[in-house]
Parts: sequence; C-alpha cells; structure tokens
Amino acid sequence: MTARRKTTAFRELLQSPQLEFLLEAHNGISARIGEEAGFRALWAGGLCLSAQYGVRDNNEASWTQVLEMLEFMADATTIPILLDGDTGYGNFNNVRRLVRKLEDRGIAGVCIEDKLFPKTNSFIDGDKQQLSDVDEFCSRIKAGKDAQRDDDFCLITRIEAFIAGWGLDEALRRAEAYHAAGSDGILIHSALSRPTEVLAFRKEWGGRSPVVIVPTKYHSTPTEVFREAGFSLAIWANHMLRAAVTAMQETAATIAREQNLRSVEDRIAPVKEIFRLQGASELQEAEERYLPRKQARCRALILAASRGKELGELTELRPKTMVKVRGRPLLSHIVSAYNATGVKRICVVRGWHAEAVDLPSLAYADNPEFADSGELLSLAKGLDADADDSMDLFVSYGDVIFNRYILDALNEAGEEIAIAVDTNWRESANRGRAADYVACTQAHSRRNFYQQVYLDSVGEELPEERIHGEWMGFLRVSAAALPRLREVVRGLAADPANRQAKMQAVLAELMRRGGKIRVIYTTGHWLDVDSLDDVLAASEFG
Ligand code: SPV
Ligand code: MG
Repeated sequence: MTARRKTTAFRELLQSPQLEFLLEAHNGISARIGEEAGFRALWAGGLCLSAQYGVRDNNEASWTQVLEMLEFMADATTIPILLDGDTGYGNFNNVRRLVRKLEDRGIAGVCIEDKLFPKTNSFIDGDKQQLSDVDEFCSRIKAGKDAQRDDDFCLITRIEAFIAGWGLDEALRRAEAYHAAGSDGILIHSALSRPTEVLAFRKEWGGRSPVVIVPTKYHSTPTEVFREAGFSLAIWANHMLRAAVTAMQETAATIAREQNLRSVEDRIAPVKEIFRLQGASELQEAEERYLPRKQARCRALILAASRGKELGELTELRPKTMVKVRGRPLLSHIVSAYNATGVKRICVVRGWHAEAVDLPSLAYADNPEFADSGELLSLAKGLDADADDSMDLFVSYGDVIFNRYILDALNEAGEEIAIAVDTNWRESANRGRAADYVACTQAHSRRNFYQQVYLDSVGEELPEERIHGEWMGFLRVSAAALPRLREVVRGLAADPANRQAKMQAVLAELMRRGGKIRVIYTTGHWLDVDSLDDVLAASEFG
C-alpha cells in the first residue's frame, strides 16, 4: 500500500465541507508537537518563520532559508504543510521556481498574497501597503499552477484588499480574477477585531472556491461562527511561537534572577521528552539492526579495601589505592589503563577510609568488614553491587598498576576465564615477599608459542621447581561465565571458614568444579605497591 500523498491529504481538507484547522509551526519540533496534538495540517507562517530566525517579517530571511526549515518540518511530520509564501518572492518566474522546490521538499501547498516584494506583515501599517496589479498577480498564479507536477498541490491566493483599506468590491474583484487564473482557494485577511469583513466576503463569494481565514485579530469570535459561515480552513497562525516566547522569557528571567535551576526544572519539559520528540529511540533500534555487533564490552571490578599498613603514615587517612604516585592516586593510574583499553564502567570495592576514595565517574561498593576479611569477601561485595552480566568482567587489585597491554592480551585470549601470569616471578621471590605463584600446563617458552596454556595450581607455598610464574591478580571472566563465577563466590563466601580467603581460593574452586582457566604469559608491565620502596618504584613506572 502506498501512503497517501500529503498534497492529496491537504486538498481533501481544503475541499471538505466542514471547517478544518491549521496550526502554525516554525521548525521541526513545533511541527511534530502540532501533529501530536491532533492537527491534520500545519501552517508554516512567514511571521513565525522569520521570528524564529530573529529577523523581521519583511523577507529578511531568504526564500531558500525558508525552504531549509520547511524540509526539517516536513521530515518531522506526516501531515501536510501549507507554506505562507508571502508574495511568491518576486514575479511569476520566482513563483514557478518556488512551486517546484516546494514539491521537491514534500510541501503540500503554498499561499501567495497580492502585495509586492519585499512585503510587510499585514498588521504593521496595513493601510499604507501597496497591492499588486491584478493582472501581474494573476501571472504569478498561472505560472505557479503550470509549474506544479502533482495535480493535488494547492496554490491559495491571499487577498490583502481589506488590510490595505479597500472595500468588499475590490476584494471580490480580485477573488474573481484569481479564481479564473487557477487559484485553488482564497485566503481573505482582515485586521479587525471582529470578523465582519471576512463574513461579508464569504457571504458574497459563496462556495465558488474554498475560503480560508486567519482569526489572529478576531480571536474572541466563537469558532461556531466560522463553521456556520462556511469557511473551509481556519489558521491559528502564530500561537506556537508566541507560547514558546512567553515560556522562554519566563524561564530566562527566572534562571537569571535565581542563578540556579531549582524552580524551573519542574516547569519545563524533561530532557527525556526532547529525546522522544527527536525520535531518539528509533535510532537506537536502527543501530541494533545496522551496526556490526560491537566487540565484547567489558567492565571492571577493582578490589581496593585494604589499608596497606606497610606504607605507614601515607595510609593513615586513606587506603593504599589513594596514595599518590607522580601526583595522582594509584587508583587514577589504574582507571586510566582501563579507560585506554575501552573499559569505562568501573566499580571499586572500598574498605579502609572509604570516604577518601572519591574519584569521579566510578561506581563504588563497600566492604565494611575489610579489617578482618580477605579479598574473597570484597569480590563478593563487588559482584553483588552490579547485577549486570551482559558484559565481560575484569577483576584486579587497587594497589597494582599496570600497562594496558596486559588487558589487551587477556581480551585477545577470548576464553571464558583467563588470568595474566608474569614469567618474571623470581623478581618477587628475590624481594622476599609472598606472591600468588602458579603452576601451569606448560612453562612459558617460545617453542610453544601456539599452544594454549591453562592453570594447574595457584598458591604462595608452591615448591619452586613447580612455579611457572606469578599471578598479579588480573582475572578476566566472559559474560557467559559470570553466573558461574557468582555461584562460586557466593558459595565460598557463605562458609565462615573462608572469611580470610584470598582470590586464589576462587580460582582453585573454579578449577575444582572442572573449569579451565586460560593462562596468558606476560613479562613485566605491572607493579604492585606494598612498601615505600614500591611507591618510589611506581614513580618510575611506565
Ligand atoms: C503569517 O502568519 O505570517 C501571516 C498571517 O501571514 S499574518 O501574520 O496575520 O499576516
Ligand atoms: Mg505571513
């Protein structure tokens, strides 16, 4: 089924036996609002189109600038638009070009008035306005009608005889000539506060062609009067712009006076309503249909509840993750590394001096029992804080800074569960600190570059000959495996015996349940900050 043309819809309104209404609109959004209110056609008025551009109704906006706006209005709506085409912007030649361009832009009709270019609004010194020569005006009508390719496109002619101080005879003489020249209807305009002129005209003219009125000045007349008189269309010609102006003036004055938004917020449309009027949801649906599936999206959970007592005074009032290195908290370096690889949704589990962990754009979960619990409990709190399992998840520590390369390597693994393991484990051993050592299905070696390596066991007490590397806390869990991780963590955390459990207990349990944990070997590119020496080393990192 082909949609009914806007031209046809407008012609039907113009020729229907009952009174129909056109609402003024002056841009895309006002046009859409008019359609949503139930209007079946719109008036693109010259007064309001020029006013929304901030210029006078004297053809100061060029006709192509009018055309530009009409295109937005037509795109924003499904109902026909009648353009107030002023005088046609010149002579017959301009009118025929105008008609073609309006058809191209989906405009249903144009109204031209019998004055001279550049025109002046009818309500400004109307009686000083000069009318066009009747024959010359008829040439504009004929050329316009000859130019249209769509039979239903309407050319309405506006008689300004009353405005310019002439009487009924002059108005009728002109109507007769315009009708003979091919006009589809007469707009009879009047600046009186009562509809006497337009009623007199309609009475004499009868039903020879549809008659259109603009009751701006005789606004108090009951609509019933127009209906009974047999008018075809009534145009509410400037009320959307005037309503907007009042609302904008009040809002601007209030904000200027109060220097805050409290009292205006509830009196103006919410931003969501603007999105709706713009059709934002349609674009979201289209993106789903047309855009290639985005790469797996990731979020991150940073376990940062511990104080880091070894750092002494530095962590008296803040946790280790907020200790500054190169002028920025460790956490800020960690966030930058995540951001650099496209991860922006980050949740930090806080404990010691939670209030001091306050970087913007992060989500927070708190582990109030941090002092006597282990990483497992912090992980449980972090997982509980965000129930979204539609994204892959990174887990890492708040005192480990790293190069984004580690995240990229884990991403590339494309495995349900993967950890990064540093082959340079002897460095930690040499520094005499506890570390999460791991044994894997294979040692790191260039020879088995193409082999996939999996975790075998993890612990601080692994015998040296079994150690293949050190796990620095990076864990990547795909969205598909997240429910499994949740289940394992919940199960472990429910057992009071696991209160002090570390992250390695989670890996062990995942493996015990038959899960395979892929190991990505890396060398360096990270640093954990446990001591003051580490703080100094961190200053050199990167
Ligand atoms: C307009 O809306 O631009 C009109 C009607 O032409 S009036 O302002 O009354 O002249
Ligand atoms: Mg006008």
